[in-house]
Amino acid sequence: MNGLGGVLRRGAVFLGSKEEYEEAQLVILGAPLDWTISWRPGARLGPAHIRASSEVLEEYSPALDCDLSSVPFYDAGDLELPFGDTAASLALIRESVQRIIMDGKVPLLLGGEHLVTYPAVEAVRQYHPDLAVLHFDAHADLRQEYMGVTLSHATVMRRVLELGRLELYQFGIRSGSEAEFIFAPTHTHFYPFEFREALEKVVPTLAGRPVYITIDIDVVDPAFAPGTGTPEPGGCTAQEILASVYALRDLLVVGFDLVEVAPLYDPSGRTGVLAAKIVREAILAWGSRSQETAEGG
Ligand SMILES: [Mn+2]
Repeated sequence: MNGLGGVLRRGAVFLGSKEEYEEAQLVILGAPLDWTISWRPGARLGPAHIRASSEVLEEYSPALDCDLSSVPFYDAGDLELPFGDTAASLALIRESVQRIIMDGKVPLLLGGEHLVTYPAVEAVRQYHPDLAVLHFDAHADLRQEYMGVTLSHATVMRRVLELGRLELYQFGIRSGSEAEFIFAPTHTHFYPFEFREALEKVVPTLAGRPVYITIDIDVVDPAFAPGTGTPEPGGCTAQEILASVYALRDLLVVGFDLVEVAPLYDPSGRTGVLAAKIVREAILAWGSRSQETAEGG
């Protein structure tokens, strides 16, 4: 049994996961929620797909010159969420992320739909009130409500903003309502359509500040990542999203999630492998850094 409490299913684990929760500095947690998906459901199967896809990868990353064997991380498996009960599911995710943080570890969530970011940020923000949230997505997710529902994957960043105090940075956005595109520039650090140049400007301003990073796989063009519920043509390449992770390497990342991978629409498996590679690079980028910090006192 791991130290997380709650009900977890732990089958196949992510490539290179250590055996013990206690020794980990970074914890992978599957949050297989997809109750509020607006078009094609199936993101609840995302965590298992990402884990299975990780098997094709090497543990060594040439780009980061680092190996998973040198980073103590633990894949805790998937939370058992009460199907259809959004409020109870979000509470379970929030409590589990809280527990990971209280144990001095960095949470790394696998979605699930994007709504899982809300309870995760809620938990992280309690410990890091000056948090900056970096959001990579095709969609702004800033609606006040979607079809009368306020807790939805289409409203999640609006709910995150309402938590207060934190600053939200949005990259790669290329879809939303006119109201969202009017709201965004005055309420978020809004960088639609691109992020390479934006990151060059933003990253230096975030040095030393706690950062939560959320990546919706649909920020990547459907040509590279078709396996998602609401694909949006015109996104970045696989190489560009990986380059973004590398650009964020030196930041103080206190939480991370990768969401909206839906394997039913991924017959070639390329979305799963890209997602697994993003996760591997995230583990190496921030796991090895937290190790340096710990060793450096
Ligand atoms: Mn999206």
